[in-house]
Amino acid sequence: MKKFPNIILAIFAFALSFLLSGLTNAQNLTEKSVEGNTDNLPVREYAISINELAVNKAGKEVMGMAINGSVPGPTLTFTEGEYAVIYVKNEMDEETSIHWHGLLLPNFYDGVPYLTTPPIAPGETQKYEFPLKQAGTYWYHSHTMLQEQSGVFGSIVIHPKEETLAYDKELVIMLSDWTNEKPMNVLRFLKRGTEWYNWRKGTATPLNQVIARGALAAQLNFWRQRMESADIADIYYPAFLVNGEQIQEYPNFKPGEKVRLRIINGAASTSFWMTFGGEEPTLVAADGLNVEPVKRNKTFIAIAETYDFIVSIPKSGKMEFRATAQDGSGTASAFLGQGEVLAAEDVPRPDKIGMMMQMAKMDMRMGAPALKFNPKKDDPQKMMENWGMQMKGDKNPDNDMPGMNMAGNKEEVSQMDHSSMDMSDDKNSKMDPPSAPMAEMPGMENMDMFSEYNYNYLKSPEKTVYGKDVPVNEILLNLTGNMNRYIWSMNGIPLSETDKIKIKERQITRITLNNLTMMHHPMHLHGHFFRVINESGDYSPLKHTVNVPPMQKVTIEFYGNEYGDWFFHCHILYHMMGGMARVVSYDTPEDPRMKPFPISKLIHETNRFYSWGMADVASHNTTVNLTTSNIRNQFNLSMEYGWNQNLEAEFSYEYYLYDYLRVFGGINVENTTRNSLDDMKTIAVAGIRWFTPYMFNVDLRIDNELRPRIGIGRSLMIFPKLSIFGYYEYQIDAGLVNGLEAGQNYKEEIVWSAGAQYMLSKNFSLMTSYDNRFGAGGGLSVMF
Ligand SMILES: [Cu+2]
Repeated sequence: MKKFPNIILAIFAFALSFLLSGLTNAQNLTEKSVEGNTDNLPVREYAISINELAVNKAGKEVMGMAINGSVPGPTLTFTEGEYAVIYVKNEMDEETSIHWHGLLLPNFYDGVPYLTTPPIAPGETQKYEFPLKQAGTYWYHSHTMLQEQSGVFGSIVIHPKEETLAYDKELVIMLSDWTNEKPMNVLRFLKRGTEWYNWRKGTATPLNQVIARGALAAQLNFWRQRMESADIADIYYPAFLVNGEQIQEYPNFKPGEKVRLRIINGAASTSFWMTFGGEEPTLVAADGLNVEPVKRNKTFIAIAETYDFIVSIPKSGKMEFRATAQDGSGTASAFLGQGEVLAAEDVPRPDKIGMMMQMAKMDMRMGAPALKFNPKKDDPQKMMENWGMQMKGDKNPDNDMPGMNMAGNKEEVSQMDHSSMDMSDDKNSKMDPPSAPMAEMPGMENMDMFSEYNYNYLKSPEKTVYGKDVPVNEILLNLTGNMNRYIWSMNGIPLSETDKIKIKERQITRITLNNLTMMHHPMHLHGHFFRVINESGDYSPLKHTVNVPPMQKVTIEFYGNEYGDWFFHCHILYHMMGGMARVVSYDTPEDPRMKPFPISKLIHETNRFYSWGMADVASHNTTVNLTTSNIRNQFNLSMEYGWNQNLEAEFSYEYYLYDYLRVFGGINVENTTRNSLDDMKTIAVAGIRWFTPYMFNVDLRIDNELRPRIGIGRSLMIFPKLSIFGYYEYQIDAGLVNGLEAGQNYKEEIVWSAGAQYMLSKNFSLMTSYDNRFGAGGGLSVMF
């Protein structure tokens, strides 16, 4: 567009704005200023540098990544209408990037490496520049791998040209979570599967507690659907931070002063409940934009959201602002003022077993696969019907109540029906109109359970609804995941197996996010504000990040007024890295500056191989297991050696057809005579491995001597830190290849073992077992 003289652009812009005059203020906010002349804007310049730094945030000095020497980085303050010029220097020895979260800016400066913006190579400085078309509280963070978890994040404050809210002072409150482990190692442990994090933060639900609560039936229901429990968060954090510290004191605020708290959730995988001591605070903005002020204390802040509150410093005493991790595993506090503490309300730890019991009562199908047999066949509508809340369950005829949407009301739904009708002749429609999927929800019980997470308290001060004649493109995205393998996706398709979501300029893209997992997913769309359809109807709020609670639906919509490709992903970093991401594309030509930085690199990051292993050193035997795995492929090497001269080793390659079924082939080496290593036999094996309902691992195989074999195993946490395991294997030889001894019809071989394991730490356990080949014994088990 830069080729055209500005006058033509101006005429074009005028004509366009005339055509779109039915659109409202909300769209004006997100209106691209048609690359208006930015020469006359006042320039505000910042230079930041990212370097590795030893930091102590949770009782231990570890290497983190800091911006200008601190975690979090500095607040970048601007005034609306300025032209931001920001130099980012990479002083680390690995690539980095900065994304400006919630800012409406030219696609090239959005900061997603290999998608919109070149990565910043070690030693290099990248210049970002964009006009500031909005005011409010935002933030910035690295979009490279898990660097944000290590500390690469900071706040952005853009003051409006004219402030309409009354307050005396302001304070940025940046929330975060901190781990002393290397974030990639955390992800690797999630991939391998560990109960350690849950135990460490007190959110594990071992069988003894389940039984004591009378929740065995609910647990069986979960197991039948291949779910262990209703997890809220996956990772153990030794500390949660406010502006980089677990406790912050701000004694300089004077009694009676009104302070605007600009609260940002910069955590990598923790959402928080916010509570305030003292007078009831007033919520004035969400995700940067003003909302109808509302007095409100306990408020949920999902990852990557921002909320502004105006609080009054108490006449006497200091008020507490407290952030409580959603799973109750910790808190961080800031105190404003001086004197006696006016404590914030305690948020009770969620009752996971209670949740499980409640969920088991609902008519829903859990465990929607995170992978499909055929990812090319994307049928989200069918997936929604088959999984999750069962819409037309005949068990409960009340289930067909209309308008029971989590974040909608009847009026809104009927309005959607109308626009779904509009789109019936729209060839781009991806859903069968007029589906109004949000119209039907099951009984009331689930309303109670997740109603505290709805956004009905948010109302835009201005109408945000789009013109009735704007075409609508409906998209359904089921949020899917597999906790056991830690793979996350949409519609059962991870980022690495899908194409871009095509959207059109000057259309409304309406996305229904249907969460089929047991976790909350804070979904973030780059470069846009979207309406979150709620009870405010035409005044539904505009946001850049929306939390979708477990087994719930939320509908968002935005007007297409951009160009280029934008990232849309779950802001739980570990879910994004697990594949829960999409590229939303206007299908415009690629920026030539991006030629050397292909998107394949970004996609590859979500389909990396992770490796782990386990070794038992015991009095009767020693075993080693090594695994390397990406989304579809897995290599296993296992070796069991008994001191009584028995040995079995196996190497196999497996391919996941979908979450619960894989095919494999490999080589197995075993001694043929018990208690003697003189006669070793090598055979080729092939078969399937199946993760069954009730969570058994089944191995069905046949070897090159045509001997079939079945193996079945299961482990179970019965007390905190104590699990038991069992394995049974049966092989039959009908003599098809080698023949049998005279008088024999068949030969059978049975292997079985059972044992117990007690977790000592993240890496070490005590173990004891009996194996019919190696006998009984005990020792140490190491996970690495
Ligand atoms: Cu997620």
